[in-house]
Amino acid sequence: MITLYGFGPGLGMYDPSPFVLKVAAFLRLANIDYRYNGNVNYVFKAPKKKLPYLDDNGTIVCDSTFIICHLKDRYASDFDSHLSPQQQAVATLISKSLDENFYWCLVYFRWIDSASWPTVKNALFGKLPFPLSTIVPLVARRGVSKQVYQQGTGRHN
Ligand SMILES: N[C@@H](CCC(=O)N[C@@H](CS)C(=O)NCC(=O)O)C(=O)O
Repeated sequence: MITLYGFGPGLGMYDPSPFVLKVAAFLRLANIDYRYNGNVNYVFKAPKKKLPYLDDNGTIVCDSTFIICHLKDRYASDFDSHLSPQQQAVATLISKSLDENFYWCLVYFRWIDSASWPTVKNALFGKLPFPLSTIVPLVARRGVSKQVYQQGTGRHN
C-alpha cells in the first residue's frame, strides 16, 4: 500500500501544502491506489522534516519531485513522455519556478501579510485550546518568517 503523508485538510483544501497537493494530484491522475495520512505532527516525524513524504510498501521517498520521479519509474505513469526532450526541459523549469519562487510568495501572503494572517491563523490554529491558541501560532509564524527572510522573499514589501 502507498501512503502519502501530509498536513491534513486546511484552508478549505485537501491539504494546505502545494507540494502535498502536487503529489496527490499525480497519484489521482495516474490512477494509483494510495492512502492519505494527514496530520501536522508528521512534519516532526518526516525523515527530512518536510512534507510530503511517501511510504511505498516500505520504501520511503521524500520531496515531491523525487516522489513523482519514483512513481513515474515504478508505475510507468509518465504524463510527459509525449513531449520532446526540449519541451520536458521547459516543463521542469516551469515546475521549479513555481516550487522555488512562487511558493515563497504564497508563504509570504499566508503567514506574513497582516491582511491575511488573521484568517490563516484562525483556519490553522483556531481549534487549539487556550493558551496553545495564542502560543503555537506565534512560534510557528516566527519560524516561517525566518525561513521567508532567509530565502529572500521576506526582505521585500
Ligand atoms: N522541496 C520540497 C518542499 C516541501 C516543503 O517545503 N514543505 C513544507 C510545507 S509546504 C514543509 O514541510 N514545511 C515545514 C518546515 O519547513 O518546517 C518538496 O517538493 O516536497
